[in-house]
This record gives sequence, structure tokens and C-alpha cells, in this order.
Amino acid sequence: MERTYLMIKPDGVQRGLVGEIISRFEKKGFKLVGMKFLRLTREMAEKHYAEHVGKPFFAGLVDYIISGPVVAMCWEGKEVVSVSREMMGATNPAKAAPGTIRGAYAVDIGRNIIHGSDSPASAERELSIYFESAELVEWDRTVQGWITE
Ligand code: YYY
Ligand code: MG
Repeated sequence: MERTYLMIKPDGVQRGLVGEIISRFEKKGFKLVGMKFLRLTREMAEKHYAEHVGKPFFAGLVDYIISGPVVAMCWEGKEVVSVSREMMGATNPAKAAPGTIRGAYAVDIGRNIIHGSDSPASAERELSIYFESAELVEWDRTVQGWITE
């Protein structure tokens, strides 16, 4: 089953949106398999956002992502990488559809409250930054048969 890395950013935590955001993924039918509350080191942040090194927003992005605690999560489910990106909405909240997480709760591209891996390969790379494989829990959900055929 596909896995992705989702992270509630410092603004999402500060604004009290943790429960609301987790609830959306739970209700959708995805399965939580790993979760940590932590504050990123600058080194972790630079590794996480390595693809953006050199871009004009990079320094501000790193300062923001280390500015407070985040919720780091691994979620599992059918096409979870692309579907969770759809649920998050566009990178710029001003362009995100109103029903999406960014569309509903954010207005600024530099404060867009949630991160989600953009491909299964990115998910694997990002998960390895935050979790040991033993920290990703294998468990059976009794409702699974009501979520997928
Ligand atoms: O994957 P996603 O978070 O939707 O966007 P990315 O293009 O990977 O950029 C990562 C992060 O950087 C984005 O969530 C906000 C920030 N950012 C920015 O502040 N200004 C930009 N012009 C582009 C991205
Ligand atoms: Mg990205």
C-alpha cells in the first residue's frame, strides 16, 4: 500500500489546526502509520527542502519551518500521495480551491500550513528523514473492508 509524508507546519500547530487536519485524512479513509511532534533542526529543514536550495524563498522557508514545532506523519492508503496533495490544495493558498486544506485555512504561500510529498519517490526520501522504519507501525484496521474493495 502506498505511503506519503505529511507534515503540519509551525503555523498549522500555532493556529490550533492539528486536530482538524488529521481529522480530514482519517475521515477520507487513509491510515495513520507514524506520527511525531518535533521541532526541526536547521540541518533537517535544509535536507527536507534540498530541491529548493538557491531559490529566492529558500532562506525564509527554512527559517519558517524551524520556527516552532511541527507534526510529522506517515499516512498509508490507495493513491495517498496524489490524493492527499489534492486534499491540501495548490501551493499558493490564494489559488487553492476553497474546500481544500490550504484553500480553507490559509492565505499566504509562505504560511501554507501543510506539507505533502509530491511523488512516491519523494515520500520515501522524506519519510527517511523523520522516521526509522520500525517507527512506522503495521496495524490492521477493522473497517478497511468498508474503505477499499
Ligand atoms: O510541494 P509544495 O509545498 O506545494 O510546494 P513546493 O513548490 O515544493 O515549495 C515548497 C514550499 O516553499 C511551499 O509549500 C511554500 C514555499 N514557497 C514559497 O514560499 N514561495 C514560492 N514561490 C514557492 C514555494
Ligand atoms: Mg514540494
